[in-house]
Amino acid sequence: MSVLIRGGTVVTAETTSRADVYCAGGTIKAIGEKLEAPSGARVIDAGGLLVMPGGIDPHTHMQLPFMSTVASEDFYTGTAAALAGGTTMIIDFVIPNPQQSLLAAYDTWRGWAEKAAADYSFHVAITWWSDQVRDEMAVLTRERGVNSFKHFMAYKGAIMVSDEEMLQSFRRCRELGAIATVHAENGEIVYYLQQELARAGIRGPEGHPLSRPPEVEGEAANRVITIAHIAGAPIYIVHNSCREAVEAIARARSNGQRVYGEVLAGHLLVDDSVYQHPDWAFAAAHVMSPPFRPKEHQAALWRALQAGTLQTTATDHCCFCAPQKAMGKDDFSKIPNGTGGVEDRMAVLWHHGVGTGRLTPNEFVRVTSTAAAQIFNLYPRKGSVSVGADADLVLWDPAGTRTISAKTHHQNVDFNIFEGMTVTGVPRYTLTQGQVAWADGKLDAVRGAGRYVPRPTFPAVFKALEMRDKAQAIRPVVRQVAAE
Ligand code: URQ
Ligand code: ZN
Ligand code: ZN
Repeated sequence: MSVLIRGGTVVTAETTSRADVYCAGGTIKAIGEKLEAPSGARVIDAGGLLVMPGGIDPHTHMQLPFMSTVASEDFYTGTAAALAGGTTMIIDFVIPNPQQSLLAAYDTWRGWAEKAAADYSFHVAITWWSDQVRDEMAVLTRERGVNSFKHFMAYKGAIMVSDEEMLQSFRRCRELGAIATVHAENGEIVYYLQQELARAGIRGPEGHPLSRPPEVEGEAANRVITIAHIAGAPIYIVHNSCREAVEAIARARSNGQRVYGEVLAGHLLVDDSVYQHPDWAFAAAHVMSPPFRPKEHQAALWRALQAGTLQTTATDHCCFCAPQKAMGKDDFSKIPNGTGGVEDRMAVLWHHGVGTGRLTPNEFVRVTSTAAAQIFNLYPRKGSVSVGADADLVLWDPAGTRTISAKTHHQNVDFNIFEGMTVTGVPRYTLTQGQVAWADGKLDAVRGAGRYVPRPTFPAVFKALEMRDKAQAIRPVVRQVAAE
């Protein structure tokens, strides 16, 4: 089936222009003024709508086995909800148990994701280190389309890795042309504070943020930036939640180090007052890591996004319903960590970003789609409106409104961290591979229609690193010769 999107305004990360867009066979075939509709084509009147690349959420955890339970959102319901919100691709995580084969875990997650309704890809977590891990990383990059490896500096006793293991892995990423991504919190301090708070009798969700204050994230961000510098490897720090982490990234980037940063829609808009709520379940529903922070950190995150210190937005969509959260009824450290948002990210960022003048529509496209596509080497197949790109598009109604609620959202979770928020700016249509999956409030997501999207390694980035290292190696010699 082919579709002619007529009369819209095409908004990319770079330009805004009036143009029709014709899609057929799952890709964009033509972009231009007054295109003719081939016979049989569906014509969508996009008058007054913005035609943008579908959102890419580079950080989700569908049906993640975690903290003795499994996230309630699966790959079908999660990608269907994403499509309802204008997001057309997710990058999820394969998280092997320590000592488990990365390839075996990869195969398990691939099996789970076959039911996805939209395209997906995977970061693979390094949760232990050995020659086997080193070797399997090569197979994953060369034969499975993986170009990013995740490292958790938190979750001691579970999936946390040491500095030494990160050095080994970052070096390996460098050799393979893959990017290392990192959850930056000092897991040792978190564990120590959790024990101390428990001894002091603080066992409710109000203890969660007390066990992982911003300094704990800032320290880890600075440390992992140094480790990446020593390893000579680029890194991508996920879910930066506080000023301290942003300052670490800004310092590194001003020194010419290749450090990328992500921010969650939740951390931009929700503050730590949620943990003081008298209703245990409400406070526990907000337990995620890093935790929601005092308001002043949100201003720092918005400034960093505007300044380009942070490049991407995500959700870390990792849902647990009330009975699951209640597993931590007597001990906050047992509350499964995670919150949702994959359906709401685009609208809340449009409302609070573009609607307030913080972001232009072009910058909105960059931080919700194009930057993630470029950093994870999916561009221009994804994250662009260009001939030959996948026909993953969102037709955005800048005047439309919606009040967000768990009662009406499509996410498979009984809570919404944006509950009651009325937003202006909503997706009118979402197309995945040129098929209309969301139209005027009606969801028509097809189970299993999503594809695994392999991501090649980054020759250009690593070539530049080599040139820089050579230049740096030469510099002392040049100085010495000049001095003689
Ligand atoms: O840490 C993560 O990113 C996963 C385990 C989701 N949970 C969370 O609290 N962020
Ligand atoms: Zn994390
Ligand atoms: Zn995560």
